Amino acid sequence: MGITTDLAHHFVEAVDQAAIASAAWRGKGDKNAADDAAVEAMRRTFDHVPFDGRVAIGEGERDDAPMLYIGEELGSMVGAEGAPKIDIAVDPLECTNNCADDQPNSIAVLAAAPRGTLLHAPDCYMNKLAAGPALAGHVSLEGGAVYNIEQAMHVLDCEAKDVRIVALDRERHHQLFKEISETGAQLELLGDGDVAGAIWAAKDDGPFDMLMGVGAAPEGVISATAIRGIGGVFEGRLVFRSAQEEARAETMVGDDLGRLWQATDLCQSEDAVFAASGVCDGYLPGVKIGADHTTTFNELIDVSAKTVARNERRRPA
Ligand code: VTB
Repeated sequence: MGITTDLAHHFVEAVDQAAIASAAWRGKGDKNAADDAAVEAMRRTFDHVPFDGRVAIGEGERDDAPMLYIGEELGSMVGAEGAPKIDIAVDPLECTNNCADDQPNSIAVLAAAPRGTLLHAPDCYMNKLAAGPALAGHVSLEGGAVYNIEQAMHVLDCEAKDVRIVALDRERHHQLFKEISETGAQLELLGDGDVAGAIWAAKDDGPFDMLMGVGAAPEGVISATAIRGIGGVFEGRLVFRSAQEEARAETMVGDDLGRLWQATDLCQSEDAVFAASGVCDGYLPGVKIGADHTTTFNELIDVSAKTVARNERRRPA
């Protein structure tokens, strides 16, 4: 066991608590309240975790985010000698809109790894490619959508119509969608939630073969951690909407801004874990709130052991 995997049950508890808190806001149309509830519950859980933790990816800069801001120290052993020094990338409520509208796939999610081994991804977009282990070494963002679909047909020994692509439903993907549809491949669009989309694409028994398109960069690090554990492909390239975003990114990741990041660049340690808990039914079942019990459904991916464990947990209401 590594210093991160030793603490895995605490990370599962943090995402479970965030899921329970935000589930109270499902379908109420207030995404900020849902997000705040998740953040606060996750933050509270971290107070009792015996580690010297730090937020590597969080809710934003200190001035804008009262909790789980980038650089915030977490845990009950901050500065203590011999304490495990861990970095956390959190998205206490990924797919926030869908929680507010009670639509599928909202999850509370985080990745954890030893200090300094998660990329401090800037708050910009990232062009992403995710796929399962069979396609590793055969697909890449260096090739376009058409190339990657042809590679998948070859490796999976199937026709274009059998290749299943998932992408966020966004205007910016107009050209990408055109290219995909010209190949004849299947295209499924997600309103929100490309963390779930990426992990689904990486799983052999998932509903998609590849995730393509542009989503948020910080969540790319979380997806990459999960996919290191699953053994599939995750690649990302930063995309900027303004010169200001670009300048900010340079201070965080250096001047090679056009670089192609692999999963092992985004999450640089084997001693890493990914934890998620379902808020709304979808990638995971959502929180079930009963008269006597609240039930959560979580997933823990252990990167070093290469295991994916799903668990159901009942607590008194
Ligand atoms: C969302 C969300 C994704 O990135 O698309 C966001 O659905 C990107 O922002 O799951 P836009 O809404 O501006 O497109 C994610 O949060 C993560 O990549």
